[in-house]
Order: sequence, then structure tokens, then C-alpha cells
Amino acid sequence: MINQAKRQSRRVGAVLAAAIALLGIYVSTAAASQHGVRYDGRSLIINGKRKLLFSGSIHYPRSTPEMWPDLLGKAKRGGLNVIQTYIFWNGHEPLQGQYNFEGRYDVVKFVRMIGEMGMYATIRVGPFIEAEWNHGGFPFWLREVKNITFRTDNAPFKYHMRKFVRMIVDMFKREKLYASQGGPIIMSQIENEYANVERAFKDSGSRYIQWAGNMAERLKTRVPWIMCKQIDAPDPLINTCNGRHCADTFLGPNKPYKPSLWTENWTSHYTVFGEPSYYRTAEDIAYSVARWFARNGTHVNYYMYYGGTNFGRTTSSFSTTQYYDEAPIDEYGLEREPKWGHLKDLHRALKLSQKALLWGHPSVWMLTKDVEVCIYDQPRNNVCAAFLTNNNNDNVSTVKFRGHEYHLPPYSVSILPDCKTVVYNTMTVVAQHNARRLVKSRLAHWNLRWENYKEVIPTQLGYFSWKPKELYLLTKDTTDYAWYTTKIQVKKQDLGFPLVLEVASLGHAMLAFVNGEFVGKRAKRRS
Ligand SMILES: *[C@@H]1O[C@H](CO)[C@@H](O)[C@H](O)[C@H]1NC(C)=O
Ligand SMILES: *[C@@H]1O[C@H](CO)[C@@H](O)[C@H](O)[C@H]1NC(C)=O
Ligand SMILES: *[C@@H]1O[C@H](CO)[C@@H](O)[C@H](O)[C@H]1NC(C)=O
Ligand SMILES: CC(=O)N[C@H]1CO[C@H](CO)[C@@H](O)[C@@H]1O
Repeated sequence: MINQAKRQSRRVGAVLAAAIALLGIYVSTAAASQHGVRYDGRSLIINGKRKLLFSGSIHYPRSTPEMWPDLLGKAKRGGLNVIQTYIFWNGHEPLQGQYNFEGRYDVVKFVRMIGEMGMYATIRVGPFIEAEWNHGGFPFWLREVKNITFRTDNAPFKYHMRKFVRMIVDMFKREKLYASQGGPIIMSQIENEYANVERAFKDSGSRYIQWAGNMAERLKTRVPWIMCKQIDAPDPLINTCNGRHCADTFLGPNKPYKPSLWTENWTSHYTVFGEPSYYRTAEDIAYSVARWFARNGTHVNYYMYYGGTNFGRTTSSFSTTQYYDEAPIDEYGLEREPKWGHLKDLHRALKLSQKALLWGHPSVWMLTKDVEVCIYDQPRNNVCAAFLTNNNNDNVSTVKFRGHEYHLPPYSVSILPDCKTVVYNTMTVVAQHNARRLVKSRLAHWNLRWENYKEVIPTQLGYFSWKPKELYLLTKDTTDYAWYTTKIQVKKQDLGFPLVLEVASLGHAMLAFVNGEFVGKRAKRRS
């Protein structure tokens, strides 16, 4: 829609020389009338147009602004038309009232760049985001607010949440970044997988989720708000699916007039220390995405499309600094083949089926005990697209469909954009394979100056306490380390008995010293 605005403005410019002054007026008046995002049971409708949406997560603080144009370009060439990101509160407000929107945290620049590339953006405000991010995105100071309880019907929490969400929304509005203003943002998310904790909060939890939905709606972005994994998302918010196989696990939108949106389809898994990295094949991802579109889906998001790097201390406990290296774009910003290419081919096949998918009539039936047919049909306009799913994990299925014979590889979906020709099969990878080889950089050898990152280790905080203080409270999230020292006088008559140092909680890891001498260590494994 950026392109559309540009094209229109060029026309205006041809008629009137004072185009620049006029552009502003044109955009703002047009915004009020035709721009905006609506939805119905089939899809999102962006500025009056239905679209199939292929979205990928790229988190701005997990790469540098210098990398963004290249990453976004690769995403676009991979067939994506939406970029999804979380908003990272503790990066933006590390100290209460002191904001940071610079460098890797320049989210306005990031979103604007997405628009300039002709793509849309989805903004997941949270503000609790999890995201394997330090403290799930909450700034440490929030915890010190009197009487606060996070993510429930608690007045101090709601006060701070609303304040932050409003600040972010106002900023995007000021920069005219919502689709309703001619910008790229087509959706925003409030909260995040709240259903995981809702039951623990009982009534207060459901009151909170209603409040969060209403609070978000009142901010009047004129683009839809969503809640992921939240079956009771209040109207008009859309409940969306997160998972690996949403076509077969999602219970569906909670109202018939809401579309099926998939906000997190895990392309891999984040890596944790001490465990091998998780691998998900291109074929398996393609299978579940093809099935999703076969069964009424119109929006998918790859989590992550590019994971990047957890710089400094931004990662959550146990997660490595390398985030989703197995995504279609690896940590270094290189296409990971055949994942990137196989998904690009999938997007092309789905786009060829777009007319049928968005306007056709869906029907589903079993052709044999293993083969499911999903078609989208509009005989009047001669439009038809079909998906043939072979659910047999071991064997090829040979079937007849509309007078033609098809050999369907095991565990695969074939896409027939004209209900006749197979243009894509999820098991048949034609994208080239590649491998990453690490070689010493000539540049690095030659003239690159390395710097050490030094974490300041506090020596004395001058604290005295009868009990060890909680680390987080003590260090205010400036470091992950603390020394606890204590003095024990051993009486003469006890000498000769074995002395035991007992520590009730280790945190993640502990080194113990007695009289300055190292006596042992313990590290907890991830639960
Ligand atoms: C915190 O809660 C206590 C007990 O409910 C109440 O007495 C106190 O006024 C509250 N403090 C603040 C700052 O809200
Ligand atoms: C797709 O949507 C149609 C119309 O809302 C519905 O009848 C059908 O059951 C849906 N198909 C699946 C697989 O959920
Ligand atoms: C695949 O075919 C073989 C040979 O006909 C058969 O024994 C096996 O049960 C089949 N596997 C499945 C999952 O149907
Ligand atoms: C909705 C869905 O598919 N959720 C699954 C996501 O994956 C985890 C394991 O990685 C499952 O436990 C969930 O059921």
C-alpha cells in the first residue's frame, strides 16, 4: 500500500507542481477514508484488498541496523510480504522513564524500512513477550513497583502496562506507521500466550484478559489486535495459533467472522546450553504450512525467519547467544538451503492459488483412507485450486482425482493451483542444498581490532543481611553474578568433625570457596 500511495502521489504530482506540500494533505485525508485493515471469516482485508499473508519473525534488537536492509531483502525474495516483531520493553525503558530507541532499538526505523521494501509489519507489543528474552521483556524496575503482580488484574501492573503500550502505539501513530494511516503495520498483538498462565490466576486472569483487550481496542489503531493461543480473546480481537502443526491442532477462531491466523510456526527451536540444537526439516515445515492453507489458513508466520544474536545479557537463562540459527536465514544472515528456497517455492505455489483460496468455496473429503482432498472452487469464474495430502508416513499413494492419476509421496501435500497440475509437493525439494563453512577472514586477520566486553563484577555493595538476598533484587539486573560471604567461627572442640557447607538454592550455578580456597561447584540443569 506504500506503493499505491506513491503511485497516486505521482499522479497528483503530475497535475500540480507543488506536489510535496500536497502529498501530506493527500495521505492524511485519504487515510481517514480508505486505509485500514478489516477482517472476516476468510482473511484480513488490507485497504480493501484480501491478501494471503506470508510472514516471518525478525526481531530488530537481535541484529544491527546495518544488517536490516539485507535481511529484509532476503525475506522479501523468499516470498514474504509481512515481517513480525515483538517490542522489547526492557530494551526501550531500561530505567524507569529513561527511554532508548537508538541503534538496535530503533524500532521506528526498522518498521519504516519494512514499509519501504513494500512489506507489511505485525507488531507484538506484549508487553510480556517471553521470546527467550531476559525477564520476558519486563524491565527489572517493574518488579520493584509497590504491590505489583504481573499479568493479572492488579492495579499497579495495569497502570504500567497501559502506560507503555500507549506510548508505543502513540509513537507509531505519530510516525504514521499504521496501515490505517498509510503505513505498513497491519496487526498488533496484546499479551502473549496468556492461556499458559491464565488458570493460575483464576477469575483475576480472565478479568485481566478482558481488560487487556479493551484497553488495546481503546487505543484506536484501526488495525486488528490479536491474542495468540487465547481461545477466549474478547471481541473484536482475533485468537491465533502458535505451534508446529496448527492445521491439525488449532481449534479455530472463536467466532465465525474471524480469520484463521498462525502467529508462530516454529521453524526450529532456540538452542539451550548443554543440549544439542534442534533441527526441523524444510519438508516438515512446508507440509504443515501447506496443510494450514489447505484448511482455511490465510496467514502464516515463521518463528523465526531470522533469529540472529542475543547480544550482551539480553538472552533468557539457559538460552545461547545464537538464536534460531536453524531458521531459513541463519545467524550470520545467510540463506539456509534448502529451507529458504523450499519455502520460497511453497509461497509461489500458494500465490498461484491465491484467487481460489481467497474467493473460492472450500470443501474437504477423504479420497482414500490416507489421502485427503481440500479444494477451493469457484466454477462460475473457472477458478479452482486443490491440495492433495497423503497422510501415510511410509508409502506413496496413487489416486485418481478429476480424471487424472497422481502419485503422492509419503507424508506430503501436493498443490494444484488449477485443480489439475501439481506445481509443488512438500516432500520434493528442488531448492539447492548448501553448507556453511567457516574460514578465517582475511579482513579480520589483517586490520580488525578486537575489543573485549567486560562485565563489571561488583565487589562490595555494603550489604549485610542475616539471609542471602535474592540475586535479581541485589544486582538490579546489571550482572548475573554475586558474591555471598559469611563468617563462621569454628569452636576448638568442633575441630576434627567434618564441616558441611549447605546451600539451599544454587540459582543456576555456584562456585564455593572456604578461606579463599576453591572447594567445589554446582550447576543446575534446565528443568
Ligand atoms: C499495598 O497493599 C497494602 C495492602 O493491601 C496497602 O495497605 C497499601 O496501601 C498498598 N500500597 C500501595 C502503594 O498501593
Ligand atoms: C473452512 O471454512 C468453512 C467455511 O467457514 C468451513 O465450513 C470448513 O469446515 C472449514 N474447513 C476446515 C478444514 O476447518
Ligand atoms: C506401507 O506398505 C507396506 C507394504 O505394502 C505395508 O506393509 C505397510 O503397512 C504400509 N505402511 C503404512 C503406514 O501403511
Ligand atoms: C499448538 C501447538 O501445536 N502446540 C505445540 C507446540 O509444540 C510444543 C512442543 O514443542 C507442544 O507441546 C505444543 O502442543
